[in-house]
Amino acid sequence: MSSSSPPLVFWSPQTRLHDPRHEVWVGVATEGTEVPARVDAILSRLGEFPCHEVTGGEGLAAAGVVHSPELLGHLRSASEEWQSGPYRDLVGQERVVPYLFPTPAMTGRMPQHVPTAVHARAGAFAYDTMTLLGPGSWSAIEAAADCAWSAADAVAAGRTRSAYALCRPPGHHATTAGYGGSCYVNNAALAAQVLRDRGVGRVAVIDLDAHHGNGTQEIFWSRADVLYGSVHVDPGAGWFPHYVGFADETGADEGLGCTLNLPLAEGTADPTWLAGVERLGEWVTAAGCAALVVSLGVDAAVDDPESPLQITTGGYAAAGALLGGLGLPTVLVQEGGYHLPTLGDLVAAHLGGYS
Ligand code: SP5
Ligand code: ZN
Repeated sequence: MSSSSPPLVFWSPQTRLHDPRHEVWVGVATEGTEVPARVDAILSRLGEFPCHEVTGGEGLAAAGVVHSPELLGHLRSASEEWQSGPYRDLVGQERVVPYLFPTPAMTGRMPQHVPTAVHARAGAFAYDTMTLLGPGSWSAIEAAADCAWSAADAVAAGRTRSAYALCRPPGHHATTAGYGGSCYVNNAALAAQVLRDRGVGRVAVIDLDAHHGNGTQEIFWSRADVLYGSVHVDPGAGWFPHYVGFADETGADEGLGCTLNLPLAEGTADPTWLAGVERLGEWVTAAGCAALVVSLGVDAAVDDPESPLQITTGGYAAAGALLGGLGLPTVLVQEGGYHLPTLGDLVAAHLGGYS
């Protein structure tokens, strides 16, 4: 191992099997943006890095440390159950979509039963209508978790200073017990947990996705051993995840001060975004972190259809140089990024900073 080695890339062809087809947004089944072609758009530009095809691993066992068994059970079985139900004849719709949500608005202080119908049960785990499950979804979710586990394993074992997991579907919106925002299992949280379990000291998850990683923040909210820091478009300006991701959220209990959110105005360009990334880097150093997990969403890019941030390929390269320059063992995990023509270049530009 040398500090000048490029990141090892971990990917799996199984991650192409998740085909949600649609995102039901404000009541309309829109074309999905988190599409299988994202895998090849990224992979086709990673030729300069050593690539490993992942065929197994302990991803699910590691996912079980950061998620509830009920969530994982639902993700594993819901699609199969839906396919064997009446939905094809009933509505001609073959993807698992929640129908109602047992929030306090519905259940108040009353005890709550487990519904019989899978279309009702989905709302106990899915917190939005955009994150559909189909026949190949579980295989892809499992493969993505194995990619994250393999990258964390390589770094924990000292085989490389940095590794990148080409995870699809992405993960940073998945909470302990819920899925949403095109995310099912939190691959970045899983990677951070693997590093901790392998004896690494304090770990920081730094989230560059255009959207706040509410799932990662929730998982580590009251822990001091894993920090969460993020630059993202201000949810207060009307952006997903809307309810969380504000600057006044700093963690609780043991984890008080271990969350740092830097929400940015719509239209924010490289200089302000990079100042935020630099501030997160200084925070990680000041906290004495021994390793880094980067939630590498590239949807903050200027051409991306899902965010109003205006970050260039050079901006993502500079962010890679800043975070890579911290000199920490680093696991990078793919999150969002939806503009297929520039997706691979954005990822490659960022990974170049860790060589
Ligand atoms: C991982 C990640 O980047 N998830 C993004 C979740 C935010 N999605 C919000 C979608 C808002 C509606 N956009 C219109 C899409 C039409 N298909
Ligand atoms: Zn995003």
